[in-house]
Amino acid sequence: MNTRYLILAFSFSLLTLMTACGDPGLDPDDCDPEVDENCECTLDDDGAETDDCVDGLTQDDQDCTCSILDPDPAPEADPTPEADPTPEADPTPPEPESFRFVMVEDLTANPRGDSPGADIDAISIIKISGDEFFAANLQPESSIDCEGNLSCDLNALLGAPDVIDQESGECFGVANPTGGDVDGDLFTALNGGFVIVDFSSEENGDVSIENGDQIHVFEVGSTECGAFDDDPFSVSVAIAISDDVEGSFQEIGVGDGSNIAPVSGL
Ligand SMILES: [Ca+2]
Ligand SMILES: [Ca+2]
Ligand SMILES: [Ca+2]
Repeated sequence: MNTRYLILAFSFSLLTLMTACGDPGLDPDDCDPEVDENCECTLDDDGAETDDCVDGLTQDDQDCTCSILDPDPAPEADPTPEADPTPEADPTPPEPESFRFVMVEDLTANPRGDSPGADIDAISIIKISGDEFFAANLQPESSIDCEGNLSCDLNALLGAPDVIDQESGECFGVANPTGGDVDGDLFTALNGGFVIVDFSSEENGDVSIENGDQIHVFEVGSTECGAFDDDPFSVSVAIAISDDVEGSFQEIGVGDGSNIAPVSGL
């Protein structure tokens, strides 16, 4: 083998190698569009797609390049549907506060005698429907001076009247009494103080005080009985009882002979 042939062979190999390196047909991604649907070939010149690119050349000898397209990207996973936002708790509208308490306060200037001041047999609320409920509970804020007061039992004003007969107007069981047997245990003499009651009970249910209702204070006197003194008192209502009892009540009436105070302006 002569030297000249060796040089020639070497040169040829080098040329082949260089050509191979620059030959897009040898691209590792090279592929056949006839076989592989992901194979796409384009002309090197203008990037136009072609489908007859084989080993880097088209049938009419244009340089071309084939490569495998990225397989279809995995379909994007459905975005996890956002959980419905936790529905905001229905802002429960705050229960409108209800008036529940009635205060009857003695307005007698100088209470005296065995049953000093206003003499309360019972207190009721007459609803617009006509239903009447009698005071069921005493509030501990009630304040009565028992000194010299023979009718100091606060419980005597709870429940239905037992001094005053609502139908006959008799008091202590005597028609048009001119005295009769006054039973001091059946009513409460306020003696310049006040009582606070409400009307809700198992029997009455939940009783609130609303405009249009009436508060009836059964005060033992000429208005109810045709005998004895009518003694002055005020009627007030409240939503709640605060430390400042007087401040939390709203006056709705003054006992001035009717003893029934219409509720309005709440
Ligand atoms: Ca009295
Ligand atoms: Ca009574
Ligand atoms: Ca009286």
